[in-house]
Amino acid sequence: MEEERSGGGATAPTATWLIKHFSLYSRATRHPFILGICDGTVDFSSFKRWLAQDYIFVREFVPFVANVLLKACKQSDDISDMETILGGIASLSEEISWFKNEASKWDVHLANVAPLKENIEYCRFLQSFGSPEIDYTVAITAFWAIETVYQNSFSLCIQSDSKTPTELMETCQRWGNAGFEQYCKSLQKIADRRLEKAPSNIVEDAQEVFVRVLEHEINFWNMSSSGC
Ligand code: HMH
Repeated sequence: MEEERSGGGATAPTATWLIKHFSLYSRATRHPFILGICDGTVDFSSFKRWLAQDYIFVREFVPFVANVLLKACKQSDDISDMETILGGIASLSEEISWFKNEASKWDVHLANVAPLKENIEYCRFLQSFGSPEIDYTVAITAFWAIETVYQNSFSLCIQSDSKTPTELMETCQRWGNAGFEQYCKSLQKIADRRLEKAPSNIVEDAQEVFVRVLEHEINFWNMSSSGC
């Protein structure tokens, strides 16, 4: 596939990892929670748990992306990176309003929601990127992976043969739409450009972070699916 090829003709690093870690990636993007949305069997109480927990996550995601932006400003060799990341921050502002509005539709009281263990662990992982010791290449890889799991998951639910309940369609569109897919591709392009120039220890760290993101995403879906 054209977009999986890097300039030199070799397979781009992220495409290599998607193949190498395909089983883990599939567990993150084809999770029973998502498959349940697609076939219409999802339990609305699970959806409400996901909604409340993801609101907490997104609030923590803002300082994470701000840290990625800061690293880009200091370390990037391409000024357009900053604009792409800034665009991401701008969308998060609108996304927080969306969560509040969606929560009120579902009668979810966000102020009373405490983060669950898996969410706390994922948020702690996001906070670790505040350290100036974490390289921009590693951070942009994490950013790409986090967004891509949602894009790939929710885009399945908006395919014409899906039986996604009408009430959940807007949520699925939010991350499954073509604009968000394009945005994920631009993050992937930045990550690959950086990875292709990076020393091997940075590439190894980035791959490790990619795997950690997938594990956290699987845990997040598990947390949302299971009652407590
Ligand atoms: C858990 N992963 C989780 N929540 C999100 N909103 C995204 C990724 C995408 O922004």
